[in-house]
Amino acid sequence: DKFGVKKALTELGILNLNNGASTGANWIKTGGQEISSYSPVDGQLIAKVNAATDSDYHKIIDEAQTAFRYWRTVPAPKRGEIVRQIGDGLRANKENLGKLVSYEMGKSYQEGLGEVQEMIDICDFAVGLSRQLYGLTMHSERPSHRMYEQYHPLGIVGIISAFNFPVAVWSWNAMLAWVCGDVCLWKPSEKTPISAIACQHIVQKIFTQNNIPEGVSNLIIGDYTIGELLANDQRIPLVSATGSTRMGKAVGQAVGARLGRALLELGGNNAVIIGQGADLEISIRAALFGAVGTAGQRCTTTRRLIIHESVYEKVKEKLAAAYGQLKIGNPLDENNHVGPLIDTQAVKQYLQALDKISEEGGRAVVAGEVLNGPDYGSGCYVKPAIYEVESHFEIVQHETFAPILYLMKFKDIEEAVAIQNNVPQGLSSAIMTNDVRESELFLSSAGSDCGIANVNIGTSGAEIGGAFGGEKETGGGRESGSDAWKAYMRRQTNTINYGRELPLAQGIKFDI
Ligand code: UN1
Repeated sequence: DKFGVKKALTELGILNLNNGASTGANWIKTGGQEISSYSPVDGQLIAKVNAATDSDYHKIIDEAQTAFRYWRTVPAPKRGEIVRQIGDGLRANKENLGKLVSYEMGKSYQEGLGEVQEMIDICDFAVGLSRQLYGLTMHSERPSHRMYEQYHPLGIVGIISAFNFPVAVWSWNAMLAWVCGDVCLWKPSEKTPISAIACQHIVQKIFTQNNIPEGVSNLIIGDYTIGELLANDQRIPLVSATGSTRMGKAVGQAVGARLGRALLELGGNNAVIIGQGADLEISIRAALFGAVGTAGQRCTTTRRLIIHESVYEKVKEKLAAAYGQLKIGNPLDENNHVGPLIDTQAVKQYLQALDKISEEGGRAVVAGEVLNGPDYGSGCYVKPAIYEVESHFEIVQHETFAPILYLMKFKDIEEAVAIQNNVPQGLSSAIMTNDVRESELFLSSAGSDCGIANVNIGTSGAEIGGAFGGEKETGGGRESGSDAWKAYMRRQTNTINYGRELPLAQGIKFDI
């Protein structure tokens, strides 16, 4: 147990699992198909769980509905106090949970810790928010009338999360939803179920200690069929889904057909524009972390570099040199920069993309390949690659969830912005420049069409304080900071007449 994984699993209490669903502390003996979680780090089995069945699902929804009737009556700051304790629970388990995330997902231990830190941060944010769920007060046009708006809890929030941030993205949703008075039903990726079970253990302990009834935090392990149940279920007013555009379209359509709310955070195809006078030192560092961090498996990963022709060759050279220094291997070993892809299916997709690039005429700056050898036994390790392409290539329009970086040239800034915007996705974007005309154009209404637009920092690694999400095929949803909480509540406009007359609005007369 060189990297302490066994110890972490033991301390998190998740060895010998066989239950794939829980309503709070109440683990249900699920009878669905067996899901085995293998680590992409070394190919070893971490644990097996049985997926939930239809009837397990309905049992959980019943519990959740009952719990909601209680939870919505708890004052919001008191709900915040529970979330504060959850933050402390996460602090106490940070190293173990970070290690498990790293081992089950394959991101570096540093990034695993960073992911748990994001969870702690969103807890703190939500605690403050629990005293700030503000509505406006409006002046009525009628005498002796008062108007205001208030926000009420919605009910059950369904959370569908992806393998690449197996725990943080759930927490962005769950912590806000809980202070808002909602109860949560979480369907994690079936590629990372164990990290989700570990979170449920941490959280349910705190709910139990505070005598909160079961069913405020619900977990359900299963494949897309569970996602379909959630999406079609009238009893779930909000479904928040993070993942591929294909999944998001299916969820969005099903939720839309019943006029429920969908909060979608889907694929990105994020670009960094490197201007003529950019600081190349920070440009290269930003591009490098953005492109190869998490082995290219963030929705905010830098996939395209749009480089001014005057600095193009220099950037290409420096990047190739930096890629030459990258250490690829076990992500729990802090000497390595890049870990594995999530599974061999992802490796297949990486290889298909490489084929497509050469078919369309792309030229390798750093050629991609699958790595073999004793350190790469899981078959999930690939070499981060750089290709020179034309922006109109079909493959460049797609998000390939792997470390493949595309280089393109531009002459003037308007052209760069057009290239940046000319993809179906609209999540994150960045410009590296010291020219105020370039940066202001990029941030203007005629500039980047993305939900996130940065100057002199890369496309990934957003802070939790801002609203996170994007436009177009990214789905339009906003999670995490700013006023993203409003998606988790229903707004009610209230008009109160404290006079003895009944004046109608718009001055309408209706006397008998
Ligand atoms: C994701 O990849 O789904 O901006 C989320 C970032 C992270 C979140 C990524 N804070 O890279």
